[in-house]
Amino acid sequence: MDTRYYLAVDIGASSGRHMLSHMENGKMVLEEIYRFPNGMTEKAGHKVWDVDRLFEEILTGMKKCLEMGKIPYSMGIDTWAVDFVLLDENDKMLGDAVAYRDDRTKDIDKAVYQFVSETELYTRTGIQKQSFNTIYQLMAVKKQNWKLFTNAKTMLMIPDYFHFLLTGRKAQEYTNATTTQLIKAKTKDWDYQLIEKLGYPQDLFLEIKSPGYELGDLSNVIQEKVGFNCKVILPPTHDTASAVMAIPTQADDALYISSGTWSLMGTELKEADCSAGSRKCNLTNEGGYDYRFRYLKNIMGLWMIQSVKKEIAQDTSFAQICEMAAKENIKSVVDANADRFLAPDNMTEEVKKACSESGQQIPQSVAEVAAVIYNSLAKCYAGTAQEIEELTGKKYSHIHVVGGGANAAYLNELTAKETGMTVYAGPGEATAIGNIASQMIAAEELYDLKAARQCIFDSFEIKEYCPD
Ligand code: LFR
Repeated sequence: MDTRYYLAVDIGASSGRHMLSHMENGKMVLEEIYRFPNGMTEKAGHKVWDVDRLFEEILTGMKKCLEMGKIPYSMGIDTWAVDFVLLDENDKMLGDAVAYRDDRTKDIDKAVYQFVSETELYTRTGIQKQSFNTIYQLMAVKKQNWKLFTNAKTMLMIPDYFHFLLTGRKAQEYTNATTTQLIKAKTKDWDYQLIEKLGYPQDLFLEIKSPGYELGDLSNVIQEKVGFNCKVILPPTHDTASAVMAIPTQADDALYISSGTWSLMGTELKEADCSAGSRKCNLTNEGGYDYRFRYLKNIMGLWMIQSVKKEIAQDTSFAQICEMAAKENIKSVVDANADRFLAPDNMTEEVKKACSESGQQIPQSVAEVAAVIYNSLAKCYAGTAQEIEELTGKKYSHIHVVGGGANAAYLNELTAKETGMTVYAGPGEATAIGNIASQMIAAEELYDLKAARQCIFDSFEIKEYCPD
């Protein structure tokens, strides 16, 4: 068989990348062929994603495949979750793709709870409360932009929208759909009763498709633009679901942190845990590959460091920031999960303010601010690990850290120290790897999830950090 190439387009809140992969002697080979920046822009008083530019970037990266003579057999796109576009009757985008950190959902929870209580919502969906979940964003549209709301005929999550632009076919992928908080944990399908209660039109929501579903070929227009055709296979389109696929373990119940803009810490469950205990700890049950629930918690994550870098250390790399922080011994910590860090005007100042308010040493330099953030994250991981142990009744001896944050050596050291667990860090490109693994399984180049995880373990470097 000729070498088969698979293309993962993985778009995060701060950058996107095209990763091409193939199998060589039973190992996955990964090559980054294109990278582009992402970020929110301000438009008409809102924080929005420039989806038109992102789609152009997707095409530019695809053209690289042709230039390199490595035409992919299939491709798939994953992005962050919860955000969406609304399409009109002619499948044209209505309004903007408003970003989840925009404050249009401020106090909107109350409007949702008029129709369904918070407890009932959790019992039905198993999804943790985040003010930015799609359910609240849709309520914001309904209350703030009635005309747009009534003109909307289809809702597509961001990756589904890009897949639609590539193929002309609309589908709703399961893992990302669960982050809307409109999917019933039991049936793994839209909760139409809930949707009706909220007054959302039922036909906005398309049939759910599982990762691995073959959406179709590139449309003729796109084939002309990029110079080739390939299949579009739905990966777990929620980036975190792709990352969790790539945890290099054979255990069914490993503890992991998918570390990037957010730190998503959790384990996998066969059945969702929608109990009051889970709800109180704000643990979520997001849909995963093979219907393995991602029982996890959102922790603010490297967004805090990304923001500080943008504000006061643009010319310093993340690796340098991490090294500099390791040399500091400031002990101040902040609550990394406090809402104040979701979208502050200035992260550096917000961290300083939080330290000052709690009577702790106020960090001054970039290194000190970063040290406070890393320490705070590690503390938060330790608290979350304990909650998960209590809720699952299990004891964990180690944690897998995957994603870009796996390269932050100092953070890994602190995590091992604070949790008392061994940290296995890597692979750093877990999201793209999971995306590709799902395509390889669909193409029968890998047998199943277990085989994929074994192959990932064999193919990529994993570093060990011991608690002492
Ligand atoms: C990580 C992530 C998280 C989700 C947040 C917002 O990139 O997808 O899983 O909670 O972004 O969509």
